[in-house]
Amino acid sequence: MSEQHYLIALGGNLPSEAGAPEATLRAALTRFPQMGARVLQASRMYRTPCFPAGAGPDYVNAAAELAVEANPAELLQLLHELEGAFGRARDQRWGQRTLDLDLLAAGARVVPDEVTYTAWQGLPLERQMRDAPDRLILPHPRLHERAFVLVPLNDVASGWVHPVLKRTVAEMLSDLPGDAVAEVVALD
Ligand code: PH2
Ligand code: MG
Ligand code: MG
Repeated sequence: MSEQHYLIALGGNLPSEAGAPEATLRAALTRFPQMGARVLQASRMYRTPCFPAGAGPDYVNAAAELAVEANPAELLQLLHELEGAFGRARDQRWGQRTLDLDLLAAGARVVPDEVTYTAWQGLPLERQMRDAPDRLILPHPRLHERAFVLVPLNDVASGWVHPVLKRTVAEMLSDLPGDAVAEVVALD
């Protein structure tokens, strides 16, 4: 397989063996080359309020662009292995975590297809809380809604065009309420 480019999100709101969330995220980024993935770009680190509000301590969030000879399912497996290496127990959905690595996008690909993507993207919040997709959906169906994803992503891929919404990261970011964006604060 040829090298594929991916966008990922990093997050954490509990300390790991590597230290506080910021140290965990930085340590995770250093592990990609050992796993055969090149980090083409990494964003700054941001402090972000926990979503849903009040569900736990603030997060540190970041984003990166990777190049790796792996299909989306293989990369997801790799991300889960790395989460495990930093003490992530895959338990409660939207719970607190030491390291969360989310696959956001695989270039212009829509996985598994646009109909499935659109069904999950349009889910009302109440259904989002109850139902989780049992398969990988790309782009990540919530990517365009979340300041904690788009602000870091804008550092590394402001011009990436969402293959379904046909908007760049910079445009999707400018669509978010200003107060949500202002809550995402760069740490460095
Ligand atoms: N991730 C979650 C749930 N809530 N909140 C923030 N601020 N950042 C996250 O990365 C995050 C979250 C589930 O993965
Ligand atoms: Mg995750
Ligand atoms: Mg997540």
